[in-house]
Amino acid sequence: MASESAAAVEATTTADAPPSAAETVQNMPHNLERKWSFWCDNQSKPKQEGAAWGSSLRKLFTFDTVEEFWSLYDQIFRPSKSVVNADFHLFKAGVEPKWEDPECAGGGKWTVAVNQKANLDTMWLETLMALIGEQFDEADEICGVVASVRQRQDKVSLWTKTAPNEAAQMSIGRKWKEILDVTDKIYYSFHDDAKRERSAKNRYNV
Ligand code: MGP
Repeated sequence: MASESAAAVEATTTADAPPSAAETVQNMPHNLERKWSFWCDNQSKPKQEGAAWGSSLRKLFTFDTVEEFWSLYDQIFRPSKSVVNADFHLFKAGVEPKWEDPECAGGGKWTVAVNQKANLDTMWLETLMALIGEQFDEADEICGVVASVRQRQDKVSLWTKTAPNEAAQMSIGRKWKEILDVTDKIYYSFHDDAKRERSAKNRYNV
């Protein structure tokens, strides 16, 4: 009986012992440099007649720790598991993934065509990690990334802020290719052009 009590006390003491400084640090969430939001636009569902572009675009979660990121990514954000005609977005919190957003309005996007379905998740994840890990020198120029699931060909686009700043865009494009391990040329288009014509001309390539 006595030994049972001793064991119980020992167990209680161990359970109640304050965590060491190292344990405390280890268990603390790892903060990101900034807040990010995941968005989704499922355009596979039939739209109501006359519905404007963006009517199915939804902001889903905003987060600012590594732990939240992995939990969200593991649960939902796998484009390859998604239906055709869906877009997945990770944008800086406060920036909407639309040409109309003030941060995006004067910007454009680099686009990588994904040749094999299997590569979509890898490219998406590599880009997400590079963004939340602040791997781009011109991090202020970046608005976010979009993964587009399409019947014909999937694609990933990196949206940036100041399209006419060619030097910044070229640096971002080069870095992104390196991150994705892409050797084919990639192309940059201006949102302003896309507003005017369905297939916007490519302004830069790298
Ligand atoms: P898209 O989705 O960028 O091209 O734009 P995609 O993915 O090549 O085309 P899809 O047919 O495979 O989806 C397609 C069209 O959506 C554009 O021509 C616009 O009419 C509309 N659109 C796209 N975006 C990103 C915007 C936007 O930000 N604002 C508005 N108003 N319309 C947009």
